[in-house]
Amino acid sequence: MQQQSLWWRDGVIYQIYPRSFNDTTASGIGDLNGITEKLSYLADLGVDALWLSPINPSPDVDFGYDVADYRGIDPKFGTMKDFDRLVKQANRAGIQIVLDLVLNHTSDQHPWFLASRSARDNPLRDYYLWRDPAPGGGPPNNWQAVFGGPGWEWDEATGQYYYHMFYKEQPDLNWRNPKVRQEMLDVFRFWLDQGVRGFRLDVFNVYFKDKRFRDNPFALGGIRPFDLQRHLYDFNQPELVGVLQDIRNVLDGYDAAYAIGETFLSTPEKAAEYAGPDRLHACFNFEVTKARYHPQALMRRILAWQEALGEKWPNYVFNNHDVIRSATRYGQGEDDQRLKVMAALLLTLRGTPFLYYGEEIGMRDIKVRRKDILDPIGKRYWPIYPGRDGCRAPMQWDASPQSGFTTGEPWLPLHPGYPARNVEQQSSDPSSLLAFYRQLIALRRAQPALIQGDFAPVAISKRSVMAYRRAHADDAFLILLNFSSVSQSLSLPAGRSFTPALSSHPRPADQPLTGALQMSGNEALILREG
Ligand code: ISL
Repeated sequence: MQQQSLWWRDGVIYQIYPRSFNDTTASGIGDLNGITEKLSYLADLGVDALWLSPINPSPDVDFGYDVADYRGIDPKFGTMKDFDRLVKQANRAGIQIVLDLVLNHTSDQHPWFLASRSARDNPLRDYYLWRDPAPGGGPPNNWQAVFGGPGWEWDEATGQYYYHMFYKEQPDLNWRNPKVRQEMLDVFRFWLDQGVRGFRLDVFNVYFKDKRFRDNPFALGGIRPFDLQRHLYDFNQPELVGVLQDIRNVLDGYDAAYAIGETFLSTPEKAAEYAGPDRLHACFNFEVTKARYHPQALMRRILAWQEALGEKWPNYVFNNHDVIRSATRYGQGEDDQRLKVMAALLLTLRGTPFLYYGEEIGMRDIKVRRKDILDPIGKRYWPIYPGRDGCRAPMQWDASPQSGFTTGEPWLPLHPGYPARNVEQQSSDPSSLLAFYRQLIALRRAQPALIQGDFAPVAISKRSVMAYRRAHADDAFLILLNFSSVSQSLSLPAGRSFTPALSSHPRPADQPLTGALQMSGNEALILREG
C-alpha cells in the first residue's frame, strides 16, 4: 500500500542560488521577488520544494556562506515581507521552502564575533574557538583552512588565535557552548515559524572539533595542505550526534519539517550514519557526482550508497553551487543527449532528486578570466583551481540582453551561449532538454512505482546500457539508459511485454514490445511492464 505522500521524500527539490536566479531591481543580483515572479515556471516544471542558498545578511566574502544575522534577510535580496510573500505564494503552488543554514561558522562581522573578539573577558568570548599560541609560539595546532593557509588567525588586540575552517572571515563557532546550541535551535524555530519547512545544513559534520585540539595526522591527499591531513580531530566528532538529535526534536514539533545535511568530505557510510529517525532526515553523499558518464561507474556508486543507507531513504544530486555543472562534465559541446540520459537516471532512481537551477536547460559553466574571478578560493588557487564562479552564472531565461535575468549589469557574466540556450527557447521546443525534464517529472509524479517502488538492477546483454526495474504493488517500470553514442540491440527480459512510457528519442508509443529491442545512441527509455 502506498504511504501517505511526503514532500521531501516523494518530491523533487530544486536548488536556487538566489544571486543568480532573477533580478527585479536592476542591481545585477537576483532577489526574492525575482523568485516569486518565477513560481509559475517552477510549478510547471513540477518541483515540490526550493532550497535557497543563504539569504541572510552577509558581507559576501563567501557569497552568503558567511552569515552576519541568522534571523534577517539581506537587503540585496529584499525584505522579510518579500520573504513572507514568497513562502505564501510558493505554498499555494504546493512548493515548500528550504533554507540553507550555515551554522558551523559566522561572518567575522556577526555581532557575536565582534563582541567575542573585543576582549578576553567578553561574555561572548567562548562563542568561538580562541586559543593561546603553541608553547613555542605560532598557531595552537596544525589544523588547516579548507580555502588555504592555516586554520588559525592571530588576533593582535587580545593576544590569542581564533579558528576558522574556511576563510579567516568565517570564524568557527564553539558548539560545546550550551548557549551557542540554544541560539541555533532557536534559529530553526524562528524560520519554521515563518513557514519554512526544510533546511540544508552547511558542513554540519564539522560543528565539533576535538576538545583537546590535537594535531591531525599526516595523510597523502590532494594539492592543498588541507588535503594532506587525516581529519581525525576537526571532523565527525562523537558529540555531533547529540546535536543532530536536538535539531531533530525541534523539527519533529512541526508538521513535515525536514533537514538534509551537507556531509563535508562525504563517504556513503558517513552520510548514512548521520541520517535516521533520531538524527537528520537525510545527508548528501557526493560520490555519485564524481562518476564519469559510464554505466558501471555510476551504478557502482549508486549501489554503494543504497547499501550504506539500508532502510534509510536515499537522495541523489548531480549539481550544486560548489561543483562543475553536470552539463559541463557530461555534455558534448552543445549536444544534450547525454544530459537526457542523466536526467532520466536522476528522476527514476529510488530517492529524492535534487536539481540545481539551470540544470533543466543544460546550462554550462562559464569561463571566467583570471582578473574577473570573484570566488576568493579561485583567486588563490588559479590556474590549478579557478574557483566556483563557473557554475554560478545567471539563469538563462530568454534571448534578450542579459537573458532576461537583469536589466542592470549582472554580477557574473552570462554564458555566451544564452541566446540559443534559454528557458523561452526550450519551452517552445518539444524535443528540448527542458521539455524532457518536464515530462520526466510529470511521469514520476503520476507513478508511485517511480517514487516509492523498489529498485533492482536488471542484467542486460549490453554493457553500455544501464538497466533497472522499479516496482510497486502491481506496477513496474524498466528503465534502460544507453550510455553509448551508437545504437544497441538488446533482448528484453523474457516472458513479459512492455509499453514505452517515455523516451528521449522519437519512438512509437502504445506499441507493446517483447523480445528484441533496438535503442538509439544515448537513448533514455522508460518502459512500463505489461
Ligand atoms: O567547494 C569546495 C571547495 O572547492 C568544497 O570543499 C566546499 O568548501 C565544501 O563542500 C563545503 O561547502 C559549503 O561550505 C562552504 C561554502 O563555501 C560552500 O559554498 C558550501 O556549500 C563554507 O560555508
